[in-house]
Amino acid sequence: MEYQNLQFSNDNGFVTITISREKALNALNKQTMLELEQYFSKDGLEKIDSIKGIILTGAGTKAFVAGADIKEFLGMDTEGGMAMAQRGHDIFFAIERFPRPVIAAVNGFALGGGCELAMACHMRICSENARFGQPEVNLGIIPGYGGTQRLIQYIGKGKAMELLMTADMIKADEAHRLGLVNHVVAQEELLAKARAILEKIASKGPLAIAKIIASVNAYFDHQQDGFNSEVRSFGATTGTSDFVEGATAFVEKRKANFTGK
Ligand code: DAK
Repeated sequence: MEYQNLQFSNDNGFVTITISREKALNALNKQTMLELEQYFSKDGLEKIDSIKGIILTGAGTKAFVAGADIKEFLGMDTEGGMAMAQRGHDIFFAIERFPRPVIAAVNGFALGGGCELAMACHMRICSENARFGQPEVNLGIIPGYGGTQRLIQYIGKGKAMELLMTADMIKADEAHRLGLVNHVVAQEELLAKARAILEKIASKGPLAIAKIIASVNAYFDHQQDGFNSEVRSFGATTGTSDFVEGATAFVEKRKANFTGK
């Protein structure tokens, strides 16, 4: 596949991928999503032995990615929205599970799908002018590329609720304070800082690094499964004789006599 919106440079196995739609503040249109999918699910994996690490950034100095391309999702129905969200999840999971370190070098606005993309990377380094936010509610939708799940992982439930519901944008220093980004540096130092971290990681065993990525991700998979598991388990317990006995005993103000059935 020929890449149109992603530009690549490879310096001795350190790959920099630049999302290059500067006039649209690097908004993620369908073509860009297709190219991210192609690289992280196929081309990058095929060349994995020659890759030491990846820096993902946006063209220019104004935006990393200013969101999903709003102009493309006008008129989308429920079915189309679900299909697009599912596909977006799969693409961002491919980034999150990529067996080499992927650092988002956030060089400006990281909004909506852009913030979600940065959060799918293993780390985030940002420039001082970076701004983060999930402004989807301004458009009457919610984040569809994992934002409601990953933001909690980085900044905790209460603050995530606030940012998701208010659509407030936060500055680089607050993103750092909250734990959303690892480091804040001057714009001109951004790529060098990301590269320095990748070089340090590249001096370690690549199999161990791949396992670190898999193991850390597994913790959060477990969290998500935990909620699903809770739903199933709750349903299973409500169908038991013990639940009838427990609830009845409460109403009758007596001690329950459970039978394990
Ligand atoms: N999409 C398309 N074009 C965008 C864009 C976006 N998200 N953001 C900016 N642009 C375009 C602008 O339209 C403008 O294009 P022209 O008018 O020049 O043709 C150009 O980029 C420069 O933008 P501005 O002129 O607005 O620049 P300013 O410096 O004045 O403002 C800004 C910068 C970042 C504050 C502003 O551009 C802005 O508010 N942009 C929109 C931010 C935003 O709301 N982003 C979208 C968040 S919602 C889904 C899954 C995921 C999503 C949706 C659905 N499904 C599964 C269905 C995700 C949704 C989002 O990301």
